[in-house]
Amino acid sequence: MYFNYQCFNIALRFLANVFLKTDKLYYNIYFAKLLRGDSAGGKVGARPSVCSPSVRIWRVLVCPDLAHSASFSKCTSSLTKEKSNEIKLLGTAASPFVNRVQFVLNLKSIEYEFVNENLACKSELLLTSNPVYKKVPVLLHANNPPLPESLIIIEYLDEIYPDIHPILPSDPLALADNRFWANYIDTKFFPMFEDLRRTPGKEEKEVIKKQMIEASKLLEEAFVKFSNGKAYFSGDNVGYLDVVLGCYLGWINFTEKHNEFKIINDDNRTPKLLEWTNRIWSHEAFKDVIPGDETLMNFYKMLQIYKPPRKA
Ligand SMILES: N[C@@H](CCC(=O)N[C@@H](CS)C(=O)NCC(=O)O)C(=O)O
Repeated sequence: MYFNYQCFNIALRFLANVFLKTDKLYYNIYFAKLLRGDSAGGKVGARPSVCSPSVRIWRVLVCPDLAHSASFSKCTSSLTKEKSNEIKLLGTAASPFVNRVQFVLNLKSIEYEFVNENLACKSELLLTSNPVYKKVPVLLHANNPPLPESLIIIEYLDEIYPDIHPILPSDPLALADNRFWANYIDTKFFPMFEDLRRTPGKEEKEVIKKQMIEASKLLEEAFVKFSNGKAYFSGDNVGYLDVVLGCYLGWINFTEKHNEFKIINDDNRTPKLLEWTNRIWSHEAFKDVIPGDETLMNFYKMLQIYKPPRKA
């Protein structure tokens, strides 16, 4: 019995060692390619998996049914008071769209469980919860069908918890105007960040930077109009557009820092937005959610492999 236990122990240590060595080799090749600027699989448009060999072997050996499962981590809002009726948020910390939902859950003091998703190795749960886009965030609310798409989720949360920190205006025209700008921010403003990352040439990048600067002027004007001299887009309290634009602050700072230009943190061009960003950064519901530089850098490296820059 003792002998069997010893053998088992030695075999386990041996396997762990093999796994560690294979992983080390795998990541060395992986990051060497990353530094050379290659896409990991060598094929343009290929979507390489960044799960290490041992993770893959382990998943297949130990629990083949869960070979793509997400790792679950309980992460509840520090402001928790409201009964969640089992709210789970499928996401990843670096995603602005996920952060957007976290802001609203925090604003409304709703308890939730954060289910961490590895986008380079999507879980079965994500694939079945959002079969159309296969993206995070997805909100799982009790036994209801899963809800994808951040804007849809935050509007849903506002409808089911209308009494705690409402974020949408009740006036239909104001609501339409808010939605117009949310649409502009998501479909025009933020896609330029991805465009900047994926565009290879310096000159082409400069063109995109100029477009981003033009967009920032529009956003400054929108802020002045909506806030009407108050602290936030929604007036005295944080509301829909504060959440919609606020979720990008981490990525805006990251992009400014690594591309040496200012987007909305410019005292001359966007003074009101600059003041607003400082308020958002220190707001209780936002400050622990907006991802830091290291989280963003890790995600950025993953993107460079998963969706590499276009060829020059
Ligand atoms: N329009 C979606 C965008 C969500 C989105 O792009 N999520 C990214 C993470 S930031 C994702 O899941 N990407 C995975 C993929 O593209 O395969 C929303 O507002 O929720």
